[in-house]
Amino acid sequence: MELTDELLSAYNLGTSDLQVVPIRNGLINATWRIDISHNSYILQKVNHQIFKIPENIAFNVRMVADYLQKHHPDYFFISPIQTHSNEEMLHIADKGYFRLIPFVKNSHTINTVEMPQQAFEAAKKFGEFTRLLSGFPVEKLKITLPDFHNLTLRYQQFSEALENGDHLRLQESKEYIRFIKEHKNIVTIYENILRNHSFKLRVTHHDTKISNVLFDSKNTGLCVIDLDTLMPGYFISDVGDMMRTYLSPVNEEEKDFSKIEIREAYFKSIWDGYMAEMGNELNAEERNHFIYAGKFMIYMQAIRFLTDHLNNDTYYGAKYEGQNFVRAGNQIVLFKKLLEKEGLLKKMVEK
Ligand code: GN1
Ligand code: MG
Repeated sequence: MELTDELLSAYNLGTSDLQVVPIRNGLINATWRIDISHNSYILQKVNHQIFKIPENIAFNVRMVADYLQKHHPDYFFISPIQTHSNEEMLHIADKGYFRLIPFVKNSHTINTVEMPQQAFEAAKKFGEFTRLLSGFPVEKLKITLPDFHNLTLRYQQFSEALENGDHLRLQESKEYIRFIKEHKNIVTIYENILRNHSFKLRVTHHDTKISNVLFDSKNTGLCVIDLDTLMPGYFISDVGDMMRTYLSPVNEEEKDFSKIEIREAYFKSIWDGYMAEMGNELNAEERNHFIYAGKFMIYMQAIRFLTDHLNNDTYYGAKYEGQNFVRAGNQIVLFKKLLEKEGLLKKMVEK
């Protein structure tokens, strides 16, 4: 990454002693840590092929930051640094949209959940975030990614890929395709939720994987990060993605599917952490869908990876041939393992 003069001057960054360290983490945006003498920053380039109106992200973050500042001044929230012309994001023609965020000293992120405590802390942080914003006028948030967790549409895109996708890949994916079709009831339940007035639209993060929480050296959660997909949504999106990414000791990239597992203690930690904050917010109908949340997100992610594979990786890209096929297979195994343990997990939450 070459830091252009425009970028450096927009943020009044000097050039002496400057170091840029790429952070290879998310699948969508590009991220770097910038070290300048004693300060560090996080620089991100927003993928505007995907986030078509990046200004909407900046708008949402500003609204939420102002609300939290007013109503919960002690809450630790990281706002982007403004440019010298007081903008939340810097648009450089032909280069894209950038934002600069202060790096929180003595904080770190993790990529895999290795202790139940980490799952508890993360779930608590995401729960707290939604709870503190329960009085926020959620309808004012802009839609940064239309239909992001619209499972009906994801299924439709999958069906279209079955018609128009790559022929060879379609042949090779027969088993996965059959599996997705066989479990279409996950879509039906989602559609019932949309019609169910008990389900409340809340300020939803929509990307609650573990690397979106900052931890301190004692593994206490400090704050949530990556607010690109902050939008009105249902709690199943946030709880579901926690289940998708904290329950198994290996992530979606793992090719050895025998390593995929549902760790009950980690489920308990997600429940305890999230409910410690959201226990009084969720109504009975929502609580009853706590485990469904995991099925919803894992199934949707399997569909998204498989659809992208069939469409020749136009969304996620692929670092090696068949990467999205592997990811889809991985998520299908995770889904199956969750079904196997569903009864057990239900008993745990009924206690
Ligand atoms: C993408 O870029 P990242 O890792 O934050 C995707 C999520 C997926 C995730 C799977 C905007 O998130 O929905 O769950 O990959 N984000 C978008 O790893 O599509
Ligand atoms: Mg993200």
